[in-house]
Amino acid sequence: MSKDGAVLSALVEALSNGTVKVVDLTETLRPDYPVIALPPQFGQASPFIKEEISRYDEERGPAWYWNNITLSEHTGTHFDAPIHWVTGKDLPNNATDTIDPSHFVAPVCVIDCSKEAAADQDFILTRDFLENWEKEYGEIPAGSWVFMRTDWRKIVSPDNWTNVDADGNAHHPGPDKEAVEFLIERDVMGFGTECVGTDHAGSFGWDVPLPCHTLIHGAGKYGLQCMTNLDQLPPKGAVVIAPPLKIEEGSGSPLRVLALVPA
Ligand code: 23J
Ligand code: MN
Repeated sequence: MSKDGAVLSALVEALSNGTVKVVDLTETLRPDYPVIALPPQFGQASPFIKEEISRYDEERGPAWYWNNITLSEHTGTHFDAPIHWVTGKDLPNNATDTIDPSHFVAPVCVIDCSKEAAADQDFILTRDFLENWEKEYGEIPAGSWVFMRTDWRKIVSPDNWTNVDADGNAHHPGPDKEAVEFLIERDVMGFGTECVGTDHAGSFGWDVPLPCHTLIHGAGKYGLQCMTNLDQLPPKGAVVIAPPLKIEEGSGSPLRVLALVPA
């Protein structure tokens, strides 16, 4: 990195002349936004609730508008920290307030699974699939995010994109255990998805249940879920900016996820 900040000047120039674009990978926080539903015996995440404090009204506040909000750490587009899972509970710097902030800016490899997810809503991302991606684009660099692109909002109804069927079972794609182990071998920053959870909807019943949560967080790595617009990212070459709120001992946090993309 040059001492005169040439890299940053070049970035500012590229942003202003449009050779680097900012793509928003975030969903709008709104009351009807679906949250993950766990089996009914467990505690549940709060949906997003917005209560008006005042809106330019005489009594509550004549010149200002603001809201109180209620939500869980895992509502809307959000970040999972290693402390979220029992396997990551004793790791150093494992919570939203202690993670090294340099991890919040990182390159991303985008694995296009959109055709496969359209053909099979229970598509499983395998090690083989990742190795084929590497044959085309080169090895996944250490420290990169890996995002599973599914174009999920186009595949399922946007009103029911958690995709719960008539029997109450959710369906969405996710990685199997070997795929997650491969990502850890590659020493990725974390795994991100457009679906409601980083893990396959059916993975509660697998040999290692919820392998992405279990293994990724056990390895000190992060998750991102409920993203959108992954179809606007190249397979390689974009940079993700994803800083969670600095919640004390936070297990995760809703956030704005941005990508810097070469035009
Ligand atoms: C708690 C328990 C199980 C799961 C989750 C949360 C999530 O998917 C999440 O948002 O991290 S699977
Ligand atoms: Mn989460």
